Amino acid sequence: MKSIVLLIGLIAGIVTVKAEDGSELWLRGNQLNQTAGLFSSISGDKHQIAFEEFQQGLIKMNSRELAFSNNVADKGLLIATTKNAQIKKLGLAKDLKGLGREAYLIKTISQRGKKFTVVTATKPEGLLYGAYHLLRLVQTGQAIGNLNIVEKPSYDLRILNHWDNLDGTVERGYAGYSIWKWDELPAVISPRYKEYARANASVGINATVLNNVNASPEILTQEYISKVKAIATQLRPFNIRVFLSINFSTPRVLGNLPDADPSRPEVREWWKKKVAAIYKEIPDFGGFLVKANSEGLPGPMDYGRTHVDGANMLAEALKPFNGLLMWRAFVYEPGDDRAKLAYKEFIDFDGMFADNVIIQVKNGPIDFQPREPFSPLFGAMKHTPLMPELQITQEYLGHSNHLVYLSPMWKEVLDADTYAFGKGSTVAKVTDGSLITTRVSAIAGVANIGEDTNWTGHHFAQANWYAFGRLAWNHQLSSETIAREWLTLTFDSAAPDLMDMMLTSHAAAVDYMMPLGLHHIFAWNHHYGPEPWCDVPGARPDWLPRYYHNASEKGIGFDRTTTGSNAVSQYYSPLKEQFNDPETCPDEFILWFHHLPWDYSMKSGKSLWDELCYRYDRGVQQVREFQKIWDRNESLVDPQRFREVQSKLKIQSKDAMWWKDAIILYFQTYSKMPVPYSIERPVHELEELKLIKLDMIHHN
Ligand code: BDP
Repeated sequence: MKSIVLLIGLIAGIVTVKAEDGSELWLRGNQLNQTAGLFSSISGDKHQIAFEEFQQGLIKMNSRELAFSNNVADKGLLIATTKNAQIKKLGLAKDLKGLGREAYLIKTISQRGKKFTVVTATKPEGLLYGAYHLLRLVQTGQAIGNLNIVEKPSYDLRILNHWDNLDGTVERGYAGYSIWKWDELPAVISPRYKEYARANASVGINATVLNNVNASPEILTQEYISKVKAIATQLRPFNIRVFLSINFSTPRVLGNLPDADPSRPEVREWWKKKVAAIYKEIPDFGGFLVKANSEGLPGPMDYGRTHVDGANMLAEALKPFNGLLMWRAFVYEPGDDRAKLAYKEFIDFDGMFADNVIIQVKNGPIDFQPREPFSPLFGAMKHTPLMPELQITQEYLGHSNHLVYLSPMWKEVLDADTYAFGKGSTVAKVTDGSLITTRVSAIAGVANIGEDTNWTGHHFAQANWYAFGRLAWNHQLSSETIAREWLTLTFDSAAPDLMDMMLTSHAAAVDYMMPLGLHHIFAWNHHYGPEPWCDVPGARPDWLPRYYHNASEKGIGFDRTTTGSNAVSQYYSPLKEQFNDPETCPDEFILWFHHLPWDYSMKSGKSLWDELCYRYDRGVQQVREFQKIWDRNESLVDPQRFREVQSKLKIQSKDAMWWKDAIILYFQTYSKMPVPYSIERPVHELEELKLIKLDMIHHN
């Protein structure tokens, strides 16, 4: 929507506030207005997308397009690859040697009394990332007079996973229907595809899986391949490669074969032909993502084969085209503690996968809970490339109603020490190629994007999309840096209280939902509100909350110690010993690893029951505080986005109280202990809360 400029008189003077709807994301061109006179002219590779994008970025900032000049002038800007004659003269190629196709250099050059800025890279893709970097510096008001920046990405593949279905719905998507308009494609190309590509590229995302891991075989019909091709054409200029999720039984369903057994020659042949047909249409197609033998989906085990057999068959078909096969470790056949299952199933296959296979592992051992310890598979498979799968969509964190900035949670996982190769073997280092050899290092994020005007449902959920890209590009960035950038670009203000709100929001959500390592105490279907009492006759036990909280008069928590399920032993020393002892186990995970009596004395000196009540209360108080912070900043934010966030915060506050009362009142029926006097009294009745039933699709 075209922005209208409103003039709002404020005591401090006249401040210009654009009316905004969030559709322009962090690319709206902020209003700091510090661009005037920044550069005198622009020269370089005019036809490069990097060049165009930089110009476009400046225009967005209510500034002007820079005048083109064949020669870089004083205060000028030169954007070109190392093939460019002007760049050649400067001899900058050596700074980029060995850094790969996506690396770039941004440098201030002083020459014969002239000072100018250069953005260069060996390849157009690197140049594009360099241009966005410089734009970000300008738009966040940073000093650009003396630059010398060389960057290359932490991960080669920085990929979104859309859980989008071909009928337009999105599994666990909370921002409306899918942005892929399958019905209209390939004839109609929505302008959103290009905007999507730009947004992703601007934060360094370079690949996308278009469809749900619960994949329909239909995606591999010729009809759908032409639709995919049309999307790929839109994304390609922005260096974004397209991948697809596939259904393992496709050869049976589409190819009329008796089964999809990977050892059947006709099945192998079918895949080879199918892959060749895709590459004929989409020469830079990325490859497949596979969820097999998980949650009822077909897979090689249906035929007595293994994950290795299944993955290697597909890898073989992709190999001639340099395609990648991402095979998910999210499998949990019933039989043991669910937290142990993925590890148990995969560990013996270490070193057996083809070299174009990568195993995609969720950050935690169970399922994107508000907080989980890292999956013990990271570091354990020393001869197999693994890629972390993070969830950007807030399936278990308040959908698009709650303001939860996820970077601190992701950093906690990426920075966690696995001890696999001694101290310092962080999850980041065992997945980015530093400690375990991999042809392609990768990280995936389950997208939170939908067709809502603001893309993600909650304006602040855009920050999670942004943060995923930035961390995938550079996992050393701090959550603070990313939040500051995003706030400045999105709201023109990174006021300290807004920063604080974002940075503490994940901890707050954990407090009011599932503190102290509690997990999965939602109803079995919607994953939104509390239902620790939920019972569905006939449902798998590990889909029900009781399996995880084990509350009784005796206490609460899951005993995963050496005398319990022994999940602790899947971690390296000294972690396993640390987790195994409640005295040394971090509070964050204490009920993840231990079943403890209600009067257990915590590190704080409080009883477990009091500590639990206290944490729930603290979570609620924090969200109440977020409401105040937001209202205080009203004058800095345009009215539409201000109101929309304000009303979401109201919902979040009510939900936090709902969580607190539900959990405390329910567990109190077991603990039989009083709610500590220092905390807010419940405002609901347990029986009334038990009557709440949610439909599982939409809550915004
Ligand atoms: C769970 C979701 C389910 C997904 C599954 C997966 O509830 O909708 O299909 O993960 O990742 O978190 O495959």
